[in-house]
Order: sequence, then structure tokens, then C-alpha cells
Amino acid sequence: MKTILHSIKEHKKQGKKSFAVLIDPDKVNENNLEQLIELSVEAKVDYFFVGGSLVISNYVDECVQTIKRNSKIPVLLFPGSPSQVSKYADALLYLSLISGRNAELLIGQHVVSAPVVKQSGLEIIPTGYMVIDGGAPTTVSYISNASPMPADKNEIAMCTAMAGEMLGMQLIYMDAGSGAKRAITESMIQRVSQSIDVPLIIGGGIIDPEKTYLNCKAGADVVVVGNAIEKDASLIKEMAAAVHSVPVKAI
Ligand code: 1GP
Repeated sequence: MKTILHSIKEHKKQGKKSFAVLIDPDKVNENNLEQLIELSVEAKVDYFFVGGSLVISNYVDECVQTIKRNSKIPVLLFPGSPSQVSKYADALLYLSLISGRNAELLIGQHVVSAPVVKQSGLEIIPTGYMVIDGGAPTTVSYISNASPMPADKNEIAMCTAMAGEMLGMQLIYMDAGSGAKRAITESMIQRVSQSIDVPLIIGGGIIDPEKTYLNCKAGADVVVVGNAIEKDASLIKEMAAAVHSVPVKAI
């Protein structure tokens, strides 16, 4: 059986870029979720990420089930806490906050939730999660109780990603935080992507299709957008097209 991680790695090998729509279960309801799914299917979105740093509602299971009923797009959980684990998803980004120094988010919560996560039957993808300063406090920078990485310190980002990879992380996710004022710079993306072999996910504060394209050209393998799409769902089509228009390198 081909795993999600395997397919992300294969895409990276082929230089094929992917677009992921982030769905925050607190911000959708049955009606607008179905519309988002329909637009995503039409736009050939590659993945749905479901979760958030702070999810208040009890809608994660239902949200994932609605996506699974209406599309074949893989669903990856992007949990801010162990309570956001849903067995109905395809995979779980098993996030360790390697940019911070809060032991709880590096390993503590993982220990407490290990039996539940293991029993879920989900594909577990060890992911080095790096929060980068997005110009103003975001939910993730506040909730994580850890300083985000300075936006202009490319070397720190590079060394952190390299350390994450050598510790066994299968993906690196650099995030400016949902609704960030400033998205991650292309120069940081380039520096990090050139220093690691595992796929690189970029998200936070991306609001236009051109930025998704530039991020991919700089070395992002998967670009994630949530907030901008919540405001204007028609961006799904344009952003997915921009990501997929990045030339695939010859193998
Ligand atoms: C947040 O990377 C995601 O964790 C997406 O951010 O909501 O700003 O697109 P936005």
C-alpha cells in the first residue's frame, strides 16, 4: 500500500509541487465545508490539512468524515493538541516543535497521547515543526509558549531543519502561523530546502497565488493555505493552478 509520506517523497523526487488546503474545524460548517471540498476537487488540490493550534469545537471527526465522503483527496491531521486526533483521517502530522524550547511540545504531549495515537491506526508522519515570526503574535506563537524563530535568521532555520532531519523527522513544516502578517521569505525557504533532503512544507500568511508560486520556486514542496481561502474560496483554484504550474524537473 502506498503511504502518504511515500507519495510526498515521490513528488519531491520528481520536482512536483503540491497544494494543501488547511481546514480549521472551528471555522467551517456543513454547508461551506461541502463547497470548499467541491472547489478543491475541481482545482485538483493535493491534500487537506485539518486542525489548528486551538480548536474549540467538537467537529474534527465530523469534518474529516464529510471530506472523506465527498472527495478522494487525502486528509492529513495537523493537530494543535492530542484531542484533535481522528481515526477517520488518512495520516497524522506528528508534530514536534523543534524551533521552540518548550519540552511539552517537543515530546511531553507525545508521551501522554502515545497509546491513543498508536491505536488510531493512522499513518504517523514524524514532522519537525518550525514556527517563524510572522510580524505579529499568532495563535500558534502564543499557545506554543515558545518564541518563534526570527524571520531573517536563515542560518538558524537551516540548522534547525538539518537537526530535525538528522533526528529522524520525515518532513519539515515551516509555519509563520495562521493569518501571519508576513509569510516566510523565499530566501529562508531556499536556504532550508537546499540543506535538507526531506520534503519541506510551507504555510502561514500566504494570501495570493503569486506567493504560492514563488514559495515553490524557492524550494517548498507543499504549500499550505487556510486563512485566505476562508475569506475567498475562489483562491483555491488560482493557488492550486499556480503551484501546479511550477515546471516539473526532468528526472
Ligand atoms: C497555519 O500554515 C497554516 O498553520 C496556514 O496559514 O491560515 O495563514 O494560510 P494561513
